Amino acid sequence: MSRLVTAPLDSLELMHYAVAVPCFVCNGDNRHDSERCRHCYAPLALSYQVADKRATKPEMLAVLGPPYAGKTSYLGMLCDSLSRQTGRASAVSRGAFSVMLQQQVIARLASQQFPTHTPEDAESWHWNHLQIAEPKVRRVRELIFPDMAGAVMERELDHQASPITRAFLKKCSGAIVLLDTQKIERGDPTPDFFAMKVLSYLGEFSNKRSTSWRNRPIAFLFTKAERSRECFDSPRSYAETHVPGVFRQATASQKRFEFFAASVAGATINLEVDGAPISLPLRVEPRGIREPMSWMLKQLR
Ligand SMILES: Nc1nc2c(ncn2[C@@H]2O[C@H](COP(=O)(O)OP(=O)(O)OP(=O)(O)O)[C@@H](O)[C@H]2O)c(=O)[nH]1
Ligand SMILES: [Mg+2]
Repeated sequence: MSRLVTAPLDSLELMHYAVAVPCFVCNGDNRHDSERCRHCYAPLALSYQVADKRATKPEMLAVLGPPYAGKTSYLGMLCDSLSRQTGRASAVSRGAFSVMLQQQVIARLASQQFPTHTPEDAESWHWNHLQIAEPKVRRVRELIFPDMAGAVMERELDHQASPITRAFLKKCSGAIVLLDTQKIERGDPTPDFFAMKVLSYLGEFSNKRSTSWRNRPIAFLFTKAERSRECFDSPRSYAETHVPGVFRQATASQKRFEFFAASVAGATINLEVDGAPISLPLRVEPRGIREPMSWMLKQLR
């Protein structure tokens, strides 16, 4: 009987490790078998999806707001709304990871709960990659936007410490900045201050005409606006009256900006569970969800 055995030579597999995969977001090098970038935690699937040189170049959008501003609720509803739309702009999610946010937000709202707070570690953020077809102008666009945690952006505005956040924002083609209408209605000035800080922060990136944020479109979105008719009727004049700081700053520094109002819930109930206040959506009644994105798409043309 022979004592010889056949052992497959796996050393060829090591060759793959010699070629680094650059992250689409931060350009950091990664191993070919990593799921997420080891620097910024963006899914590496994005790099493979955009590798096709003949495909449309994807554009990144920043969706910025403080914690509790309504980013996750809005983005989940936006993806759902775009994916159901036919005729005008309709969207298809690219990659299974892209459907996760929509699925989770819709499931939570269907069980009469709002989505959970986004964790601060970027590893658990959802990244959306949508292919948006606009048959009217015979165009297909690729848009990428992460659902960031508000606390991370808030910290970044105060300390400007994260090279990854800066790299991401440098690459973005535009931004949607969220302002919490419920806070504004209570006379709380923090949404105004947050948006002013965002404008100052973005304004410091570059003075060059081609790369300055001055020339990139910014949509200001009043979230949770279901109870404010004034806000829905004329978001711009609502902004002039209720968030005068950011209104003046945007008028002075930005070439392209607009104000919008949206709400995900038609009515909510506020309860206290174990001493902690919680809000539950009584009716899911999305309003004003697509408008900021339609405006943004026109600006990005
Ligand atoms: N009334 C009302 N409340 C809303 C609406 N959307 C969100 N909320 C409330 O706002 C809370 C925060 O919403 P999120 O979407 O989780 O906010 P976020 O900006 O993602 O917060 P972080 O993940 O902490 O950054 C929810 O738990 C709801 O209580 C809305 O359309 N109407
Ligand atoms: Mg969130």
